[in-house]
Amino acid sequence: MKSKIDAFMKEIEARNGLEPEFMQAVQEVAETVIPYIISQEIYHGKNILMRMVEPERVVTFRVAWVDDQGEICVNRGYRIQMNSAIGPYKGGLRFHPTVNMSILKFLAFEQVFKNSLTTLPMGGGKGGSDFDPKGKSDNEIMRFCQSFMTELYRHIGPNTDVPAGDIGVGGREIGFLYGMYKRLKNEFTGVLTGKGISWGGSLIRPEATGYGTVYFAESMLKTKGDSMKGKTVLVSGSGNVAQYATEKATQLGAKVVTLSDSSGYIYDADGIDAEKLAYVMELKNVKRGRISEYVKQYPSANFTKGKTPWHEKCDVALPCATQNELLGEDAKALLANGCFVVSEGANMPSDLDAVHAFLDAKILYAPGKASNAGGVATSGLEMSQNSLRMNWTREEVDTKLREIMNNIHDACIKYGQDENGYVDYVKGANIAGFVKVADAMLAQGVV
Ligand code: NDP
Ligand code: 2IT
Repeated sequence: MKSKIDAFMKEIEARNGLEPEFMQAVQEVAETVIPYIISQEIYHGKNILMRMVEPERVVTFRVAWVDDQGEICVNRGYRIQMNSAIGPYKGGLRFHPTVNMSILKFLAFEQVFKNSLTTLPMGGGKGGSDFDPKGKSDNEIMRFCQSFMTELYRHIGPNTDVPAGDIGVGGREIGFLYGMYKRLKNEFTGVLTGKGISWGGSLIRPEATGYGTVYFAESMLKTKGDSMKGKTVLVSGSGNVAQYATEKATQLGAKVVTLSDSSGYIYDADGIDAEKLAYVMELKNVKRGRISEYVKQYPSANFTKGKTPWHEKCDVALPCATQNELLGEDAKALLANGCFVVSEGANMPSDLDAVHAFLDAKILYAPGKASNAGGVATSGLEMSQNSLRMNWTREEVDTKLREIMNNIHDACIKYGQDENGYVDYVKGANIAGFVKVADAMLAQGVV
């Protein structure tokens, strides 16, 4: 089996060159999906996984814009349209200086499986730019978004490709992008998700990824007759996903003791309660400050520069910052300190060594494509509301979100549970995500 997986990976490497993040995401899927394909005759001779790792379309484009000093700046824009077998391309836009083809292809590939798991009719895509929003004025952000959309608009549409937010793209950016799309197309339509409530957005969309990650942790704990109540939780990141994961974990009776950003992490032994979280939200979302400022406001907490939170003691870890933020050695430290639940809010936050350490230890470990799917699922619910020209209440959307997260958990059990009752959520998520897309591709012929 290993030789079959290695041969497949060699071919991917030969075709794609140096794309380490993309290779990593494909490897993680190949390890469980290739054995499954071999066990299922209907997929034989169809070259189906090779077709799934090749994007249907990749667009890159120049984004020129003028900064507040009058200087002309140039960035690169991207949209990867990975797979449309089960619905229009769907997935976020990331604005971060590290954005490149490898990162966006890994994210687009993950998105295909994730969107399939949501049970909603959405294909997979991802896009963004190497633009760095840090330190930019609102006007600079607006001019960049407008320039970005003057090219992107011709590749997207409510039934073609529906982008949303990701790192560096939140409500403010979606607003500027939407305004320009509407001006160019003269259409008020659900072409982006994560919109403001007064112009087509859905309640709970901002909360959905973080909430869903905690709902998924709660579902995993329930299989052991346990719950989030009383648990000590490490959260990384301090952006959209981290904030709402912290809120939901706290609401369910857990104590969140860390948050982080790319400069380091804060540790608050008393827990980051609702009042402290409100301070963090104001700090990060309005003042656009750094997490280190938390310790000025709450001096009993401390800030550790240049480190991630994973060496602190906890029951539950929720990585909610970025890819490869939790390495093999971090996984070992978490396990040694008694951590027994990991629910990923970020995409591919654990490197392959960390994934294997969690699987070997047989803890409750959920890969992002399962546990962070609540965000895109609620984007799917926003698309439905736009099509219906209706708005559902908070309770209606939250109920649907919980149902979807439960369904994803059930799908992971269906394909990931072994004869001793242990659930390999990586295997479960990969195979469940694969089956729906692969079957649709087979039905639609060689296209
Ligand atoms: P935000 O931009 O709101 O926040 C990102 C957070 O991660 C910030 O705290 C940021 O710190 C930190 N971070 C980003 N890059 C790095 C890095 N290279 N090293 C260390 N820390 C970093 O993004 P989101 O909260 O929306 O996204 C977080 C993760 O969740 C991403 O992996 C994203 O793909 C994933 N995700 C997001 C969804 C959504 O709906 N938004 C849905 C599903 C997954 P700093 O300010 O220092 O950069
Ligand atoms: O990684 C993700 O699932 C997202 N950034 C959200 C995508 C979306 O279309 O809502």
